[in-house]
Amino acid sequence: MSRNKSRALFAQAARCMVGGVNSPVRAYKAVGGTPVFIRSARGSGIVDADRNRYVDYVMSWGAMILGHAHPGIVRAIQQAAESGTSFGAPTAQETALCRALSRAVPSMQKIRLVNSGTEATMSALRLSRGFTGKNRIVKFEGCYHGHSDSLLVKAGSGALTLGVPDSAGVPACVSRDTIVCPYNDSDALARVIKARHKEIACVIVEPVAANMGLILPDVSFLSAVRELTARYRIVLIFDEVITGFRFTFGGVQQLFGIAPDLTCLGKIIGGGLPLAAYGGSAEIMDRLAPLGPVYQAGTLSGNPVAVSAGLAALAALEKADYVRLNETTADLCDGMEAILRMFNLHFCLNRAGSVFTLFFTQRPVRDFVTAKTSDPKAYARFFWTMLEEGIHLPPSQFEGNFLSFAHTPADIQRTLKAFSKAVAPFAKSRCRCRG
Ligand code: KE4
Repeated sequence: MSRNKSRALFAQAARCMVGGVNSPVRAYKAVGGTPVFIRSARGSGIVDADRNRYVDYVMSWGAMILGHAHPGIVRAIQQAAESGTSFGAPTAQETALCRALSRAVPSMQKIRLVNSGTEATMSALRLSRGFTGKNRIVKFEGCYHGHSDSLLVKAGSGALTLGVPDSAGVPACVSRDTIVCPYNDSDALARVIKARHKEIACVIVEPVAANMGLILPDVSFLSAVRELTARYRIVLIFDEVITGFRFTFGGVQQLFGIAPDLTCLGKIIGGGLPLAAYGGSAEIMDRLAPLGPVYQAGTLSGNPVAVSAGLAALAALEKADYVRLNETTADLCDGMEAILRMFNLHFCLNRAGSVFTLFFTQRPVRDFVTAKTSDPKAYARFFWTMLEEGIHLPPSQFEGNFLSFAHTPADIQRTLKAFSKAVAPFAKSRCRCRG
């Protein structure tokens, strides 16, 4: 495939945008080469500047579960924009969206709309500190909750991809209030909480981790986290920016039967526009300004165009067939596993619902340490062969691959054909992946 136009666009972009991108993981640092610049997308397909066509599994990092350019969402955006794009004043549509979110995620009795997952988690942390009067927070190694200072400690996603889980510029006086525990290790969490619960305001967790690549919680892990935080009056925050409306119409919390104190949502609920939310009980949320002393604000919070896209997305999702989406994903993952067996390759494929990650390690991946046994160079070779075969994957080993309701059996067949070509060389070289 020719990518001359992407190459030229990348060179031009690098002169005015840092690294030629507006979010680091897009720069392909982990896989090398020039990032494809996107011209358009529709359904499960994406087209680059050189008019190469791909089946997309980035799907805007999980946001586009209904597929790109969903007609209902596009119409809602067009109609909303004709009535004005931002008012800085309340609208009935915001109430409608928050009521819909509360119905879908009952633990979110009261909600505040913001513009990004980062804003949602950052605000949930401040609210937890304001509510409890305590300062320390607990996160899990490899989980990513956006780029606010307190959470850029042992972070996943782009921070992990670039090897900077602890970002420069975060003052020690901030990061020292962040306690990091291993994911899926409830004993480590119990030790920390029993020793320091008087200082700990909240525990924030991805209930299904997708920023080290996809990692499922052990059955007992999340219930232990809930039990410990409830016992010691610590706010439990479920970061459902990825998992919200991904596995079911609502939060993955409902599938686990665990109600956190606060939930953060993003990505899917905005239908591809900048919209996120955090919410929980009125007892906690009413500590927020203008009712309470915890301040948080935003010029474009509850933006009418983004809210209209979100309402259209939720309306479509409420009727969507999640069982079929998950079956389509299972067909793909079953096919990939059959191909790996055919080549006698034992890479670790983690899957859940409509998300999967192939780790280039032979060890089971259940936390940051085991995720890091993956071979990023092997992933890079795999990534480029898949791209050449018309399959657009995340340019990092430490991300999830996302399907949408628009992915078809033909997409699955095309992906499996490419997959067979992409993993074959590892059989010949008897990949010496670590782990
Ligand atoms: P944003 O600020 O990027 O909207 O959301 C931050 C965030 C919060 N919580 C979770 C669980 C997340 O996954 C994210 C953002 N996800 C990454 C990809 N894994 C965004 C992609 C990027 O950083 O370019």
